[in-house]
Amino acid sequence: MNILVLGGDGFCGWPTALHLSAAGHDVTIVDNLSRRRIDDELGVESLTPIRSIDERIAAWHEVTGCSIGYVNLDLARDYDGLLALLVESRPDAVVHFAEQRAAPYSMRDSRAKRYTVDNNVSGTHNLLCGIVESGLDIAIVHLGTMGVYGYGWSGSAPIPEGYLSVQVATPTGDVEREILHPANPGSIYHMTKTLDQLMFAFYAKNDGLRITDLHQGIVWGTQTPQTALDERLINRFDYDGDYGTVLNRFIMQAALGHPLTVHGTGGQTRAFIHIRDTVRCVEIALAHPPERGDRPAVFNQVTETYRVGELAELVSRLTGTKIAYLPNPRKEASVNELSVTNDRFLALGLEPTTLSQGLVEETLEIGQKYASRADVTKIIARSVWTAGMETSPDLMEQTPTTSVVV
Ligand code: NAD
Ligand code: USQ
Repeated sequence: MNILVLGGDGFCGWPTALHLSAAGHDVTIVDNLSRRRIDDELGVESLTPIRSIDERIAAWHEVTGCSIGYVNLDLARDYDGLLALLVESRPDAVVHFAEQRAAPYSMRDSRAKRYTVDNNVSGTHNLLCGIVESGLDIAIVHLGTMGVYGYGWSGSAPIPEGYLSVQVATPTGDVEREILHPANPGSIYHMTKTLDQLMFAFYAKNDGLRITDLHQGIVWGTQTPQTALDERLINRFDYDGDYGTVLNRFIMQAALGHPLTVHGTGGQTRAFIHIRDTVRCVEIALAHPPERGDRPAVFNQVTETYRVGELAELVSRLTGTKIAYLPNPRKEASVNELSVTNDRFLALGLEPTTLSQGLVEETLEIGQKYASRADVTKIIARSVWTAGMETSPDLMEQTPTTSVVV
């Protein structure tokens, strides 16, 4: 297949582009490198040393003989460029990762809120509009989030894959309907993903676009077989208070001997998936697109659920690192149940990488190896959901660095 990977320089996009290229697809990355600029703005760097996009692509060619194209284009602001690219390259499919994806960053201030909405909503809409205007039959695979469902809306009932069966009371009796699962976003970022869903429903109905929306959980891990081939291909690893996701943060904190930063009680239950499974899921979704006229296909792209406190205890047991229970900078339920249906990917052959298989490897090969690159002043999450919420002091001064005892 001829595939455009929008956001292909990012944490999920880069290993996906390599995975699809290794599988024989013709891949072009489209990315405006905004994520690298946000690193500069925040004064942080990936824990792993990531190379420039040009060096990455050249290294991939040198190591494997495979070629990946690259176009620097802002999906949200350069509609004409996007349309021209679609018409010229005539892709069979577009994988859409190109959004501002950090919930804490999206809540920092009004500038970041507006940027996140403008970037994510306009980018997705430009893509949908551009495909219609191109007149081409291009399938879309979009990376959405489990956060569109919210946490705790349906108690302990399993979250279905996108659609919910409901009984609607009418004067002549109840009728059964399937509706998009109610949206319950927990941040401005998550809100943009719920808006994406409505745009997908409209364009599938009105224009017959073939769209798959992957409701992905929190991605952990770093390397895939392709990114591990050469250090120039290494994937990014965010650990800072805005972009670092919880399990990768704990892994890195353990490597530094920094107390594990549990927000609140740690009773928050979330869904997780390893990056190796992300890339496989995208490949599976590309191979099973919906038909024209179908509503958007929704897959829950998750493999395990854990409470945040449970993860901290696991990492603490493995490494001897202390746990710090901090004031929660977010507005979220302090405890929630989460049960998720993920039958569709399992039925299509996904074999999940579990925490028990990948955690030690990740702690040693990434956390410990690159710990010296960390800036400990960037660890505590400073972005609060509403003004006046408490954040925590830096913890490193209180606890000397200890060695990891995996
Ligand atoms: P990332 O920030 O590492 O990558 C996103 C990439 O998109 C970056 O390289 C960025 O430069 C690019 N981009 C952003 N806006 C763009 C624009 N307007 N034009 C062109 N390029 C643009 O994020 P990620 O972790 O790789 O996430 C990718 C997608 O997967 C996101 O949509 C995110 O919502 C979703 N997702 C991620 C996770 C996770 O845990 N990382 C979990 C669930 C869903
Ligand atoms: N948390 C801690 N300590 C930390 C960091 C986070 O306790 O040091 C807690 C948070 O308060 C939250 C949970 O861990 O309760 C998850 O936080 P996170 O930053 O790992 O994940 P989240 O903000 O939900 O966002 C990430 C990705 C986002 C994706 C989402 C999937 O950044 O792009 O959409 O995971 S999901 O959570 O399923 O919606």
